[in-house]
Amino acid sequence: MGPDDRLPPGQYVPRGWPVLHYGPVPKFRPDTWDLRVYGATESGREYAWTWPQVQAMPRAKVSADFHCVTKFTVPDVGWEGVLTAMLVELAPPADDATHVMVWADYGYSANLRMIDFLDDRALLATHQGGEPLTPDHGAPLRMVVPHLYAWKSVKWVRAIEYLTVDRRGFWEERGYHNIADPWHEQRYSYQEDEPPA
Ligand SMILES: Nc1nc2c(c(=O)[nH]1)N[C@H]1C(S)=C(S)[C@@H](COP(=O)(O)O)O[C@H]1N2
Ligand SMILES: [Mo]
Repeated sequence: MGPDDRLPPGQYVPRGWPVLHYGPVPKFRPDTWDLRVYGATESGREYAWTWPQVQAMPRAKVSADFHCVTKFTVPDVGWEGVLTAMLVELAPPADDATHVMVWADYGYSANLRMIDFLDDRALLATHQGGEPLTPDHGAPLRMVVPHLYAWKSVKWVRAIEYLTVDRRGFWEERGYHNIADPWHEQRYSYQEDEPPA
């Protein structure tokens, strides 16, 4: 299989690993940092973990290509962290939770269908390439959803909100596709009205 066979349409492999985000890089303050899960939880309560508590959660490794809608694909990125499947065991969603909003510092957000959030390769990563994440790449904790365009892979994650009704996140409100499947080139919101290819 040549490299092109596994690249989604319109993507290319850049040199190195670009850093891309909107706005400033937040400063990590371990003493006040927490990860919250709220919204439509099964118990109705809200969950919060400190940084040491997140570090103590069961861990897994995932290797996957990383597809940005600006058309670069970084092949074989090695992530390590907490699978979303583990997170929902610790904080079960209500039966009618259909979507999640992933929230970062400074209010960046991305919405995901629950089925995409729970993809078996989706994780909250603390490490990349065997090293702790750098601030630029989302330290201390970032979402990684390898099967969707990378704007869904929220850096500097602070909260997961379970939703019973879908809401659009930061880029989804600004003209980008609600689902963001790179294999179907779901780049822009106007494509949501087109019949599936
Ligand atoms: N908090 C936050 N996360 C973000 C973004 C952002 O602007 N803010 N940009 C997204 C986009 S568009 C991309 S392509 C990836 C880039 O991740 P990288 O800088 O680690 O390559 O982060 C995503 N996560
Ligand atoms: Mo991106």
